[in-house]
Amino acid sequence: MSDLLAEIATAVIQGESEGVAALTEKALSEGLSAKEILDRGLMPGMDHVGEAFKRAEMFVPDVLLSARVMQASMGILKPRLAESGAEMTGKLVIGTVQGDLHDIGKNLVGMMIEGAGFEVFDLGNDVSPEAFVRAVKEHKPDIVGMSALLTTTMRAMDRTIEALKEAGLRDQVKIMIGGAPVTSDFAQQIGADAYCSNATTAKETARRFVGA
Ligand code: B1M
Repeated sequence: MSDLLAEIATAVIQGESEGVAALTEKALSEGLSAKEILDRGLMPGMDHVGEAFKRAEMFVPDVLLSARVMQASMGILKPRLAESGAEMTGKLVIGTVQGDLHDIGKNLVGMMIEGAGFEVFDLGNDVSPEAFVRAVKEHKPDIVGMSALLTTTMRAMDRTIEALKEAGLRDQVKIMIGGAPVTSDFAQQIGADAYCSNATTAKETARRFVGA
């Protein structure tokens, strides 16, 4: 790995957003492609963060800082990735379901999956089933991710799956769900394809879904 790519990976791991934009620009000006910076700088950094989070060696605030570094660099890389037509790992539409305002876990999941090279369309929180359907029509994702933190909003997950079925879109996407009150039994019951207990598992599941 070039020194610059190693520095970018380290910035992600250490959550140092200051300077990562300059490092990214420097790597581009030295002839590295946006895809190389993503694949060999940001992604290894985020992989490390994911593993450390899984082992409880890093915690939510650390991961949020790493996510911010990733976002700062991706802000520069995204237009270039789009221009070059570089193949992304896959596409994810993600949101916190209707009636639910909790978005910290959903943001972590989105960032972790973006760190794995996916194009992520984050619909935010309080996302209605209709808004999920519109986003699936517009972005044609491989995966739809739903998050719920309240026992009262979990049911919006099955309403969303029903809405996708009614729109004839259910079979075109894999559906993963998560959030504190959600369980794998519930996922099975409502016909989701996977339940993920944390952001690292969500990333691994997303990769598995697209065969990456
Ligand atoms: Co709220 N809240 N909250 N809250 N809040 C909980 C969830 C609660 C457990 C607290 C409690 O009573 N002990 C409780 C829910 C009880 C229940 O239904 N079982 C609760 C309640 C009751 C409420 C209100 C109703 C309170 C009120 O107003 N009376 C209200 C509801 C508002 C609404 O949504 N309509 C409310 C409001 C809020 C705040 C706005 C103040 C704030 C949210 C801020 C924000 O998100 N921007 C908030 C917070 C911060 C919490 C707690 C303290 C922390 C949640 C969190 O961010 N955890 C929470 C108590 C707790 O969990 N200790 C609580 C950290 C986050 C990283 O974890 O979200 O679990 P988590 O995400 C994990 C995994 O679950 C998984 O990966 C993530 C990373 O590893 N995951 C996925 C999550 N989504 C996934 C999706 C996937 C895959 C994995 O695939 C797509």
